[in-house]
Amino acid sequence: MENQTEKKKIVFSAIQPSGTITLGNYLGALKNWVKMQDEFNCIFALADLHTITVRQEPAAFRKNICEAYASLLACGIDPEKSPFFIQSHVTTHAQLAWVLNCYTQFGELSRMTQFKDKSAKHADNVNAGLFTYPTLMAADILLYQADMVPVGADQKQHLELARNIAERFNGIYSPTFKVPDPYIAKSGARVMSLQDPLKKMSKSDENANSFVTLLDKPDGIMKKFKRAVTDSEARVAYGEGKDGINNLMSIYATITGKTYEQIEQEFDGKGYGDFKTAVGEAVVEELRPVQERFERYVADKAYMQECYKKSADFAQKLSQRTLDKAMKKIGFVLR
Ligand code: ATP
Ligand code: LTN
Repeated sequence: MENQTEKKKIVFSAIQPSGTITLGNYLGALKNWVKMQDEFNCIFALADLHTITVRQEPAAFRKNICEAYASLLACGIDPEKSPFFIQSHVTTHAQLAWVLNCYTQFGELSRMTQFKDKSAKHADNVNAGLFTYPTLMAADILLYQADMVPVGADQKQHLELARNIAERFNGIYSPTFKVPDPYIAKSGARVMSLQDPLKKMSKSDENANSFVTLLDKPDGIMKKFKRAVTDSEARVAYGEGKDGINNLMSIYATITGKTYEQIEQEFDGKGYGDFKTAVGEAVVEELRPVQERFERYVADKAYMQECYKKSADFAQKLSQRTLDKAMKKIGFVLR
C-alpha cells in the first residue's frame, strides 16, 4: 500500500465470490492482476454485492467469500502492494451505484448480454439488481479513478457502459471521473467450456466436467482434460471448426508462453490423447503452488481479516473523495 504514488497508472478490478474460482478466471483475469501489481497502483475487490443478484445460500456464500479471498492471495495478490478489499465493507460502492443509476438509461441496461443470459438462466428471479448490476460495476471502477481494468473478454460490454456513464456525467457537469480502458489480454481472455467449447467456461455451469477450478486435485484435472470435447480430425492444429482443440491450445499457450506454431510442431504426428495429457499436466503444475498456498491462507483467518480490514480502510478513504466530488457537482449538500 505504501507505493500508491501519484505517477503510476491506477488499475482496478474485481471478481465475484460466486463459487470456486475457475481456470477461466485465472487465465483471463487473475494472472494479469498479479503481473500488473509492480508496474501500476492496483486496487482489487471481491464483488460480493454483485453476487446476490443470484440467490445465495447463506452458509455457502460466507464460505465462498473466505475461500475466494484466500484463493486470490494464493494466486499472488499481495495486499501490501495492492489493497484487496471486500466490496460490501466499503460503503461508497452502493452509494455511487445509486447515483449512477440515475445517469444510466433503461435501454442501455436492456442491451447487456450478461443480463439477457442470466435472466434466461434464472427466469424465476429476474430481480432489479441483476438489471442494474452494470451501474454498480461502473461505480466500483469510477470511484478509484481507474485508468485500466483487467478483465476477461466477457466483461468488455460492461466496461463500455462504464465509459459511457463516465463520459455522460463529465459532459453534464465537468470532468469528474477518469474514463477507464479495458485491459483484455491477447491470450486466455476467453477460456471455453471443456464440454461445450462454444460456451465460456463458467463457475456456475451445472456440468462440473466443463470447468477446472483452482482447487481441483491433479487426478481430477487430468480426467477433465481427457474428457474434453474435441473433433474427429485428430490433428493438433488451430483452425475453424476445431473449437475444442483451439481452446486447449489457447490454455496451453497461455500457461507455457508457446506460440500456436510451436505447439503444432511439438505435437506433429501425435494424437489428441498425448496433447490432452500435456495440457492437463501443464495446468496441474501451474496450479500446484497456488493450491499449496491456498491451504495456508484459508487456515489463517486472522491474517485474512487483517488484510481485508486494512484494505477496506484505504479504499473507503480514497473512494469517498470521488463520491463527494460527484455529489457536490450534482448539487447535494455535503454533511
Ligand atoms: P459466473 O459463472 O458466476 O457468472 P464467472 O466465472 O463468469 O462467474 P466472474 O466472477 O464473473 O466469473 O469474473 C471474474 C473475472 O474472470 C472477470 O474479469 C471475467 O471476465 C473473467 N472470466 C470469467 N470467465 C472467464 C473465461 N471463461 N475466460 C476468461 N476470463 C473469464
Ligand atoms: N462484473 C464482473 C465482476 C466485477 C468487476 C467489477 C470487474 C464487479 N465489479 C469492476 C471489473 C471491475 C464479473 O462478473 N466478471
